[in-house]
Amino acid sequence: MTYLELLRKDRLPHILCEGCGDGIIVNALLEAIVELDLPREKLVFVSGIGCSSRIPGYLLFDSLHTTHGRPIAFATGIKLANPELKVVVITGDGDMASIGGNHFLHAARRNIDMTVICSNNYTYGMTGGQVSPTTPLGWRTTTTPYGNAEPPMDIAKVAAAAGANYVARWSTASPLQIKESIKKALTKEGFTLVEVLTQCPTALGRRNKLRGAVEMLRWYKENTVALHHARELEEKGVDLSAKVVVGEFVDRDKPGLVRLLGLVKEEKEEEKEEKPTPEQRAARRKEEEERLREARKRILEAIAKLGTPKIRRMIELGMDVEKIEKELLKHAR
Ligand SMILES: Cc1ncc(C[n+]2csc(CCOP(=O)(O)OP(=O)(O)O)c2C)c(N)n1
Ligand code: SF4
Ligand SMILES: [Mg+2]
Repeated sequence: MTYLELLRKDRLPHILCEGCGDGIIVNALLEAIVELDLPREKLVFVSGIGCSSRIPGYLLFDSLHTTHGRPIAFATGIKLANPELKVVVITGDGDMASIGGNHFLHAARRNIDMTVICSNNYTYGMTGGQVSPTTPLGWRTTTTPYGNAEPPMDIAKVAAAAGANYVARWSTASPLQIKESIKKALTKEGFTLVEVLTQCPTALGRRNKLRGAVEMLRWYKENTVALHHARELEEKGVDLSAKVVVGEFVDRDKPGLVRLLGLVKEEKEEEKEEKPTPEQRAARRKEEEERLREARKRILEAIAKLGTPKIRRMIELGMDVEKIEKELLKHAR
């Protein structure tokens, strides 16, 4: 399985703007899935409404594009109905922290088993750049033309305080860390959150003298401080109120809600032993592909015997199956 095999190429070109940080999130997410070799049929993506919430539409997985602010509620239903699925929510700061704030808070408190990837671009990107609960103090948006006067919400800290099992925050200037955190989040029980500070040059950057993706990425590099470093600086009395701390904030192993409700199918020892390794899974996939190729060959040979000379010729030339099918249907009529 490769990164490109997980993209719905038929949905391209995508709707995201040039330089949008959501591309970096897609990249990190798909690389994490490839490296973990997760079976496609076990993953479900759920999103709300927003630019970031369009991401699952480009991924070759089962997905639900739901309503604004409600992806966590839908994800809860999916997980409880089928606890064997790995449920991944892709959401934005508006979707998750504003209209979806209560769902977020209670999902973290309940430690319900799902991975939430929040694309925090500090604004309502899709609707043109209004202030959001995470917009930094003083930043200009369409609804705060003189600068935001409201103190922002710290999504990672809220999730940590509410009870999540895993909470990490990185910016799009650290794609490798995003990938590693997504891998960890996907393999842990309970509520896991990866918050990604990401650039929206179109609706936010240009209103704040950050004209393009490069300027915004530079801003993240200059204004984020790694957690361990932040602790050292704070001990020395350095004021970090103007900086954003990034890193892994929580990594614990409390039982998730699915386990508390008794919905976890405990693996028996003999089943554990039977679980295929990634190499065995790849070999089985190869065998299956070979079996399908053989079956297709046999079907085409049978069609060649029944069909007209034109159909036989089309098969010999290895023409597109859909064209052969059309000709066959014409012949059948
Ligand atoms: C119930 C409801 N209210 C408002 C909207 C309008 N709306 C669509 S997307 C959006 C904000 C999206 O912001 P965010 O979740 O941060 O995603 P982004 O576009 O920034 O990635 C809003 C307010 C809506 N679609 N539905
Ligand atoms: S408006 Fe912003 S968040 Fe939306 S696609 Fe464009 S750059 Fe990305
Ligand atoms: Mg946003």
